[in-house]
Amino acid sequence: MSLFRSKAEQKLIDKGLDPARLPPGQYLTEKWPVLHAGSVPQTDLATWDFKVFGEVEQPIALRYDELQALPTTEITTDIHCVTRWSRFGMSFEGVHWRELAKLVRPKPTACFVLAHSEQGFTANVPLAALEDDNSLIAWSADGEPLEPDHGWPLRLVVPSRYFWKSAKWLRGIELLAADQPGFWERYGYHNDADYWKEQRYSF
Ligand SMILES: Nc1nc2c(c(=O)[nH]1)N[C@H]1C(S)=C(S)[C@@H](COP(=O)(O)O)O[C@H]1N2
Ligand SMILES: [Mo]
Repeated sequence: MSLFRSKAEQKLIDKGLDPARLPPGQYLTEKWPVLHAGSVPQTDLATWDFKVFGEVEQPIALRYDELQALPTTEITTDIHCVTRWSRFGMSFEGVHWRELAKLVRPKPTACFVLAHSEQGFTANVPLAALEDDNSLIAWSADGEPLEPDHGWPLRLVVPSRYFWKSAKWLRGIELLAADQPGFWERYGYHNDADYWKEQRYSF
């Protein structure tokens, strides 16, 4: 280990946290910042649904109560935003992809995911990233229903990537045979978004 520590590293050590937990170029925040393009959409659960479609045997559309009736999972994870803040030990509750996969039965051709949100926002990840034990289709965070700012009624949580992949106001999961860039990826954000490799931008 280097004799010289960055301010960010020293702050973690002072708090009794392992600095190795913080990816390169990130700093720790205690708050949960709000970041998105556009406005917070108005949601009426009476007309809301969540669709899983594309390379699947059985496309589905679920109401909120149907989704929440599926077996639920809780995860605890660190989150890392490309704008350099990281937040440690967040818990999320929701449904894991495996429960939806049982219903839709992905075709062997399904290798990529395009998450679809309100107002046309999209985010892409390999299907393997959604299959991670730590990924979740979440409706609550730190024991409370998501705030509208943070994606209520539903958001994606893919903790293995920079947080822009974690689409808020999620309305659908499309399975694809070929990868398709999402909203931020088309603006030049890195397609893979691995924060350990600092894959922030593609240029
Ligand atoms: N629908 C939607 N989801 C989105 C975004 C967005 O613009 N629209 N921005 C992403 C970005 S860039 C980040 S950093 C995270 C921020 O989530 P938070 O506001 O809950 O911290 O949401 C992601 N999900
Ligand atoms: Mo972001």
